[in-house]
Amino acid sequence: MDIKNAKYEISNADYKKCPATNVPEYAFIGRSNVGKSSLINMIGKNKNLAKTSQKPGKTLLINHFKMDNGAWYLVDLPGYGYAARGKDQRQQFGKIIQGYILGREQLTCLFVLIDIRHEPQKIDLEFLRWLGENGVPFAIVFTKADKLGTNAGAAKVADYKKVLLKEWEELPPVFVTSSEKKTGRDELLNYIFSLNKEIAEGEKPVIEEELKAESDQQVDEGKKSEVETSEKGVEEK
Ligand SMILES: Nc1nc2c(ncn2[C@@H]2O[C@H](COP(=O)(O)OP(=O)(O)OP(=O)(O)O)[C@@H](O)[C@H]2O)c(=O)[nH]1
Ligand SMILES: [Mg+2]
Repeated sequence: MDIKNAKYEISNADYKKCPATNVPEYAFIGRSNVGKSSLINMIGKNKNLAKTSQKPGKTLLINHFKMDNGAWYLVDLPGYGYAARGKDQRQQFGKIIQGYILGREQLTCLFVLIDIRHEPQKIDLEFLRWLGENGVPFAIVFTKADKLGTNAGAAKVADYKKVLLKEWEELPPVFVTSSEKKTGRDELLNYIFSLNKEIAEGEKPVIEEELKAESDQQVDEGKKSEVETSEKGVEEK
């Protein structure tokens, strides 16, 4: 199975202004420059779908991409942990990301991207912990696999899993990708299509119901602080 089409729809700074849909949505998050936008382009088979850059800090907003005529959506998010942004800006981006992750009910799975070359980073491990505390369904996607040989890549992934198992009872789904070499696309799409099917058949993934129950309070609190700080939706990619 493959996608039929992919089209950029809109960019927002506030999750409440994102498209009013009732279809599954999959978002990509991770440190700046990890390859989120490139991965969206690989899945969409169009290198101009999402804007990419060699410099970190390219994606600034919540970007929605309409897949298969609106049957599901992909979402490109700003990266986290970009030091050159300064504290105020980092907090502002943190609010955009947090608002979306906790508030967007359509979010079916958050793909957390990790550069396969790096040792486990504190900022990523803390982010995963925060997702766990908030019951957000997620999967891990290792990026830039072409930068390491197959064996070295497999060793890195095995090491990462060991670190995760120190604090997690179970591992989330793990994917290994290269947007450069176009690898890992089928695996990611199969996973997305399997979740789409579950939802279409009315079997809302259990994990999603848990998310709602656990995060209702958090969302309310998040909404309060967002109203105070919310920005206008900016139509820019
Ligand atoms: N070799 C290699 N380079 C990659 C791969 N994926 C992305 N890159 C490069 O990494 C850089 C950053 O890619 P982006 O897709 O813009 O990264 P991003 O995570 O969207 O970054 P921000 O929007 O700034 O947070 C670009 O120069 C890409 O060409 C990959 O699989 N292999
Ligand atoms: Mg980007």
